Amino acid sequence: MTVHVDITADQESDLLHLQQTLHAHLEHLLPAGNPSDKVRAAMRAGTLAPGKRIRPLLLLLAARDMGCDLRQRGIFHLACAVEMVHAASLILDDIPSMDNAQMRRGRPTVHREFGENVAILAAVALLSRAFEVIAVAPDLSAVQKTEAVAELSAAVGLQGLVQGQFQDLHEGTKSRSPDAVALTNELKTSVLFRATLQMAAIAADASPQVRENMRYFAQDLGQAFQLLDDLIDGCKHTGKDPFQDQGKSTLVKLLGTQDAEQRLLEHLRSAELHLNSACDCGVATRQYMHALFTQQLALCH
Ligand code: GRG
Repeated sequence: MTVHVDITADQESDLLHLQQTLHAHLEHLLPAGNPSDKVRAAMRAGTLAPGKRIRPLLLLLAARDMGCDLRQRGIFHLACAVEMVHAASLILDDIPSMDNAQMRRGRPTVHREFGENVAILAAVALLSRAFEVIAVAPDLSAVQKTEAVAELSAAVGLQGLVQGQFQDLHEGTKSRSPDAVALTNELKTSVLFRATLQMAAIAADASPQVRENMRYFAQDLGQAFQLLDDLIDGCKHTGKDPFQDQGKSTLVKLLGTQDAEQRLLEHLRSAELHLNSACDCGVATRQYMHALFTQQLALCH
């Protein structure tokens, strides 16, 4: 499979710097409290654990590519909010009544460390903190904040993660058509990328046309990313339980590895075209996307 992009030392240090700044903002927005406050500790453990930070990095890079100045602190609030929603979804995804996972981000899952009821409460509290963080974001107008909340809440709800997860849990072990699996993948994964990139566009005051192209970009990127996630299931160094998808009708199972990889490449190509239409100087976003896929696919080769 040929996704091969190396990033320069400058790009790598830019990403590292953004990652460190993100981590500092997350620490600040989720401060440590009294050691007896288990819910707070579980929120921090689920969020601050070393994830790849794909969604907040994409938000920052895309916003900057669209002309946003990252010295505006409000943009980091949006980035942290999307990571909190993502962390909440991972905590819930891992609990015994869902995927019953043991490891996440190279560490024991939150319910294993803190107990299931604390994990559920931490996920709920993270969700509500995410929206609070947007509400109090500095440097953003009331309209921008309202639009950001609308995008992010739509991504969580019945037309988003919740619906995708329901379909995955209740249909995932039955035989399904590739289209049905792709729809579940859209709800489980693309919708949060969509909210991420829409929030970037909102912060950058992008035109309706740019926002539409960003929506298509997110759709393809999400499909490619879910295919990647399925392809690396069982590979080393993912930080997650191996073979978590066993018994599930994923696109990799339905189409076979080769066709799934081909499909992934087609989504990546299409994603790139939409990104180019959205912003012709989307260099950093494009480089990051390719570098991410190159690095992750290398886990299985
Ligand atoms: C109420 C927020 C909320 C969710 C309820 C549990 C649930 C519904 C949805 C879970 C959806 C889910 C787990 C989708 C999988 C998305 C995915 C590919 C996750 C892996 O993302 P990475 O690789 O993980 O970016 P890291 O750990 O690097 O951040």
